[in-house]
Amino acid sequence: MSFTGIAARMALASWLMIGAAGAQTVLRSSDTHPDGYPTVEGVKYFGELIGERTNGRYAVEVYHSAQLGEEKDTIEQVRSGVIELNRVSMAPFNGTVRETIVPALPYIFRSEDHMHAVMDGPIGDQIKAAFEPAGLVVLAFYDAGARSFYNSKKPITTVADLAGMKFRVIQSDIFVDMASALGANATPMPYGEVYSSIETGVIDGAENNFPSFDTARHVEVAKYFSMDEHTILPEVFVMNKAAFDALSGEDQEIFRQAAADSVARQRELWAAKNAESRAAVEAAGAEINEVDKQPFIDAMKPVYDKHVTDPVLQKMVDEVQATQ
Ligand code: GTR
Repeated sequence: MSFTGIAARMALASWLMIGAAGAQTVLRSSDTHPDGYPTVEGVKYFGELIGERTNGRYAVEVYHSAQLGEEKDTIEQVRSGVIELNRVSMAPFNGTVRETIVPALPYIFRSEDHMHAVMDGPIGDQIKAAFEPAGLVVLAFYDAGARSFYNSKKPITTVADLAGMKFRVIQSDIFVDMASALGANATPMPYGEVYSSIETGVIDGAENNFPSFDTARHVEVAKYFSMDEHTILPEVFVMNKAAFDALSGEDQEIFRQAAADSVARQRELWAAKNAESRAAVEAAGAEINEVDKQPFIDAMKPVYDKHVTDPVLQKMVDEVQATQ
């Protein structure tokens, strides 16, 4: 569908909602994942809560399955106000919102619990505040587990196994440099191009979590999943800042609380989906192997040296490392 077609459909959807429920504002949100994926369900739950708590004055329509485009495009849409909401990874913000570099650094988090402790605390607040100059209000951070390499050729058990292999990485220079530091070649490309690029041999593999590997069916073209778990990067759920600022103070509080409530729901759904997807990919023939992570961790110094370039970021890194 053309962009004009989508815009027309969205305008029609808003109009129908107004007709059905009186003065209702429908907020549009994008997600690259299919319906039922934990991020899509987290945002839908947020929509239910704001509906209930504003007596139906607000509703959310989630355009899942990349209906509005790939993440880089939908980030532009939410920044410019074409859509009001968006759920994306933080990696594509690494070049524009400097503080997002910190959670994207390889092996910065020791575990998902460590990531939660950091993102639910002052560092999380500092990262949220850094989105505002980019025209965005962060409503929530959602879970995305750990990202690992998978490929069509062989199990990766040592750093040396990655030498010369070609991987798609998420669109961030940190991920390009992370792969290079391990001796691999990295190509950043949109998520929707990964399947065919592996299938046609343009790349050997990619890196992601089990639910993405499963739902995007990458398992069909790359069966070796090696658990190096290089990043535990949370997702971000954002709102166009002008749209948020236009809400009454009371509604802003309702939105913030609903988003916070949706985090608990999304984390539960995530844990369940992660286990379900791991079982599903194994049933589909994936070969999953553990990795001795220490040599991978040791190889990351050049990535930190290159990207942690100023005292603000260095202080954040130190604080993350000191967080229990
Ligand atoms: C997924 C993430 C998506 C998208 C994708 C990617 O884990 O949930 O938002 O960023 O990775 O690799 O492009």
